[in-house]
Amino acid sequence: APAYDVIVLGLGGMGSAAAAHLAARGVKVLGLEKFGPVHNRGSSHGGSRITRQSYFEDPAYVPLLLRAYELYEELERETGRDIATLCGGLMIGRPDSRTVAGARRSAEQWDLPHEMLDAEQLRRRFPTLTPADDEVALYEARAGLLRPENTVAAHLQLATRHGASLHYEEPVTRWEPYREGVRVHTHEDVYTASRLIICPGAWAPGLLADVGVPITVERKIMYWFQPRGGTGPYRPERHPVYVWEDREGIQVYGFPAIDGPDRGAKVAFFRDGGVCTPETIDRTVHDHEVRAIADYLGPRLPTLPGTFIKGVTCMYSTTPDEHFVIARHPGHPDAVTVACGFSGHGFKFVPVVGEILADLALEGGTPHPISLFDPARFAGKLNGRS
Ligand code: PYC
Repeated sequence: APAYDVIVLGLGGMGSAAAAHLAARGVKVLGLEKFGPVHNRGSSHGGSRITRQSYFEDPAYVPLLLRAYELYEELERETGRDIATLCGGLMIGRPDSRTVAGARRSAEQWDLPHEMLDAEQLRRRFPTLTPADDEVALYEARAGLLRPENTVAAHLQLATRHGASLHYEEPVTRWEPYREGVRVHTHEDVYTASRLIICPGAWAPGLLADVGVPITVERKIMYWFQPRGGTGPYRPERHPVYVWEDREGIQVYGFPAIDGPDRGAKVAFFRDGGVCTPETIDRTVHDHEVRAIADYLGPRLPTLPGTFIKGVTCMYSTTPDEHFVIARHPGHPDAVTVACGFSGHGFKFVPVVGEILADLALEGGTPHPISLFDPARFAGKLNGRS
């Protein structure tokens, strides 16, 4: 018999959640991670991620978000870790922008509590923001931020508590079908399991070349600025998270100052990444990049770009339609499940993706609605974004 019921390849956001959910169901789990626990080489670091329910990307994500909120609460309860701060969130732009109109569509379709604010109301209620007269916002009190490192640590903790074996600094070199399951090779050993779950993050293009998912890995920069006049108005008791779309469709997003009075507030562009690979990404943040975002913020959040504190790079793994890939492996549907292409908006789904992956690996299906994430949608479109 295989030594393990399930091997999870990759213990970042998604893989650590899968390992925790599987182990909690009583199966024998091996997790294999290329780096250490809770590392900063992939896409699950940087101190904060946005969470929100009035989802401008597509209303089909809303039921998954409702479940993710429940699971995040459970995760905090079970581990005692500080993960979610629901400080409220604003989707800002012109009324017909994707950010505002899309968020409103999801809110209305799913009857989610929200408020629409015009520019004047926005300025009065959130004085750090100076929107143009034709901009509006959808405010959602249940939006906020998640701490990604604490999330990964919590899932690793639960996986271990339920008996999973987690091996760090042990990259997988290859895997192959073996009898009814799989055989997985590392430099240390060869392991067998009935099922394999692959959560490769930015390593998807190499590890999942045979799945037919055209993923572009992008270099992203997260910036921290100490606001002029201090972080007082940016404290999470007063300041929401935000995604702000301009008339060209460029989105900037940001957070309250969650790290204390002199560690600044984080802000970034949502989708301006240059193409990279995890091996060759330039992790230096350059002066011209800092100047560009500071100049962009000037008219919108005039006090935010006071003093630059630090810039940190991260990666997106983006699919052509920016929807995820979560499915049984097309070539090995009984033994292998894959989760990749989270396209810069996946972290808020981490625990529900863990639950879905456990369902797919153990039951062969899931009650969650995941048809949007079927890789068959890319059939015949392997050459990228067109
Ligand atoms: O998913 O809310 C989000 C987000 C904002 C910026 C990047 N992702």
